[in-house]
Amino acid sequence: RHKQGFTVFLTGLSGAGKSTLAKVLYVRFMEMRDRPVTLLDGDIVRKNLSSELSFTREHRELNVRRIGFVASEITKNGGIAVCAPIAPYEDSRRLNRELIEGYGGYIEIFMATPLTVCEQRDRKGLYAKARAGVVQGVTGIDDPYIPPSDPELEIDTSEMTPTEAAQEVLLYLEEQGYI
Ligand code: GGZ
Repeated sequence: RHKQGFTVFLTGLSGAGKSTLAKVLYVRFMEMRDRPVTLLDGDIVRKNLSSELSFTREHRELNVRRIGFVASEITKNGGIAVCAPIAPYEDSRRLNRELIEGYGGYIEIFMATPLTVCEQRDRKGLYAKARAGVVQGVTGIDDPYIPPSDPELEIDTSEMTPTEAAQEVLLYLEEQGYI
């Protein structure tokens, strides 16, 4: 059977568990050895593809569209793309969905971990800096995050381990016939 490509698009606040889940999924997909797998994590993209961009609404949407374009090419060619940007706006998420669904599967996963939990984790000290007023325009503090209106899955990592979260995603993909 010739399998179609697909994109798993994780969206949510900094510290919601996007990168951790993306990496677990990446390893699982690699182990399947049937399609090329590409990880498009927020910080990797920011460093290599969007280094000139800031965190204004315009630049965030542009960043997210770039990720969507790369994912669409991967999906078109029968690969698996795992994307993990914050992607706070519905516009760019919707455009990505429309683009990618023309080529294969698009699975949007809302990482619904509450801000209080993300803030407690604060691995990079971003929230502390935002609260102190040292950094402005931080998503969830003084910059918006618009939750997806109709995601394929919703995952709250304050209630489960990364392995459990990955299992939930893999089960969904299996049910839908993607894997
Ligand atoms: C949000 C910021 C900001 C501001 C720097 N707001 O936890 P991190 O550190 O590694 O992930 C965050 C990353 C977000 O980049 P994205 O490309 O995913 O965002 S978007 O989809 O909105 O384009 C965070 C860091 O960059 N960071 N400043 N002001 N996150």
